[in-house]
Amino acid sequence: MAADAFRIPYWDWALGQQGEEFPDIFTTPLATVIGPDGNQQTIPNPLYQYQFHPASSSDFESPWAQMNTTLRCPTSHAFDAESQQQMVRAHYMTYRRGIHDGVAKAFSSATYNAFASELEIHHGTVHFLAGCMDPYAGHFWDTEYSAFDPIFMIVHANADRLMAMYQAAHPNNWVEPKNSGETGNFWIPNFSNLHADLPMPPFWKDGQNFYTPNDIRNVSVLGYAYPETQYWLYPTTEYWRMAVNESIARYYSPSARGTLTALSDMGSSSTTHLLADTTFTDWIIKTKTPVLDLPSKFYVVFSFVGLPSPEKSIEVGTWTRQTTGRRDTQARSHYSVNRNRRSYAHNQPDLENTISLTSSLLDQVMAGNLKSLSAADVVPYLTKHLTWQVITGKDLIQGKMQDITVEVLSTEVRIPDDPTQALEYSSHSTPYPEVTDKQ
Ligand SMILES: [Cu+2]
Repeated sequence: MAADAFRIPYWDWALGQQGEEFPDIFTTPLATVIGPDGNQQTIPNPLYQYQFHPASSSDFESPWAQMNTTLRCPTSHAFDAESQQQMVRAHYMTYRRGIHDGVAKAFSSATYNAFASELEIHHGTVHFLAGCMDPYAGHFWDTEYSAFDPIFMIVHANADRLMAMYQAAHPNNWVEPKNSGETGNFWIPNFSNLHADLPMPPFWKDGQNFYTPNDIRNVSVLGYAYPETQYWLYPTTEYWRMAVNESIARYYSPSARGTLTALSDMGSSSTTHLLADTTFTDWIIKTKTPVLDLPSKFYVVFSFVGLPSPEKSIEVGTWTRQTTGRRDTQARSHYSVNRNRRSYAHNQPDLENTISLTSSLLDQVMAGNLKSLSAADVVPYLTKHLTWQVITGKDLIQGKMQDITVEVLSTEVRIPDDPTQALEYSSHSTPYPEVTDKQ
């Protein structure tokens, strides 16, 4: 049966420098395929853009109503706007290491919810890099329109795969109850209680009920598997779990691991000091912001500035947030919603995110601008060169972004000899408030 051989491809955007560039199959206007008559033919590439029939001015908001195809990083929002695929490709090369290191960090999460929220952030960067933001926002950036871009399924199939791999590695971790806050959507109002038995419209389980997270805890219930989730290929569940953990260590270890291992294998005397007894100092930025009244879409870009050429400044990481952010002002004035907001604001910890700095610091070591990864060298370096900027786009509320706090922390990390074993993080982190105090 054809259905037995049906595949939905995924694109692993989290491979970082081990992977390919932004795939050509998304950016070339024409595709050559074998037609129904068995002959090769050239057709408009269905992964390049989607053609509306035409865009509906009654259903679509401005500016999307006037554009008749999906666009990536368009030249404008006029009817004759064009995609800038070269900008998407360049964007991916800029951000892929940060996405990879973010996903690597997510895989070390102690809870399912922590993994899910970190994965959400880094998949948001893919929306950002393929969509771009105002004034050049394309369909993929705008949550309400992103599913029209044909890369939507291929990008999200990989998010689904990464979640399935985390679940396989951590079978006891699962959805813990939490409040949706202001991230509600068409079906789930803001400030709803989210939990593993919550029906998830519009996904029907049968004619009467919607699937709940518990119904689909294992993706095989839905009749599919990823290369890494074919548990039936292993004699026991334990063997399968070991294999998944090996894949996670191979594909999603922080990029600094590969760099440091290669440098130490080369034994170059100028860089061997970076790994003392197979241990190095890992550096991250932690951001915190109050959860309420955030712009629904924004990114914060972190840079090293004032560098001694050739580039004076380089981006070292982003924090992207992209939610539907329906702001229902009528519902907001309602008593119970206001009460929910108050109790939510009272009970929720700040929204947190981490960005890895270690590979960007290693770049500076190799460029001769920084001596080592030790605090004695890194703290003065970051105090001098690290800055950040919040970008919300033209029609987004600045909201509470002024209250963002940024902190730099270090942790000692050991690299095991066996590349299929995960990095070992010390349980203790050291904060350096002096690095970010001035901003
Ligand atoms: Cu998405």
